Amino acid sequence: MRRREGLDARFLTFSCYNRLPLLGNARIRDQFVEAIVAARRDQPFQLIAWVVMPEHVHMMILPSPGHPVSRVMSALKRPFAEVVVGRWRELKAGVLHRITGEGGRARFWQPGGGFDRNVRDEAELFREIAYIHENPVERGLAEKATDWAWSSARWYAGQCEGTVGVDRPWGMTQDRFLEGERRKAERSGALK
Ligand code: NI
Repeated sequence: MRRREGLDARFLTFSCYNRLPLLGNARIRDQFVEAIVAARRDQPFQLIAWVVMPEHVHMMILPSPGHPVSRVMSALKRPFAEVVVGRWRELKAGVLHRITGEGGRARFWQPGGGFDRNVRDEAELFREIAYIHENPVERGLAEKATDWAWSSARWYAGQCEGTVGVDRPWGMTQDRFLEGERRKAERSGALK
């Protein structure tokens, strides 16, 4: 196990209200990607990997000292939810009945912070990045990770155009990541 000085990444998972597939629509996923771009502009944190699934989101981030992850998360989730729910209200969308709980408040996100774990080991970090990218494949939504437009898989594969930029803390390069992936595949006999 290799610990890296200063590596204190956070693996975040958060879900749509009642785990409904509220992100099931490509346009809404695109809109959430715009929210990621805006959060990156306005909030001090580094983005390492992400995937938007129909009913949940995974993100690996490196928080900035003194700036709580909860603030990054509310800056990311709240304005997006307000816009989407506002539009559903205008359209009198049927889904509103399914996301309105007691008290009449419509919610896009499942209340609470979701799942949040520290990642301090480099090997674990690389494993989790691969796990994040493989989510759509595991679910049968894509044949390979880079077929799914709503994750950082394309960026890691060197297809940077039209995708959210990802940070490379600790000098981690795409090449180095891909090299690790290649070696892993060789070990498992997947690459001939
Ligand atoms: Ni998942």
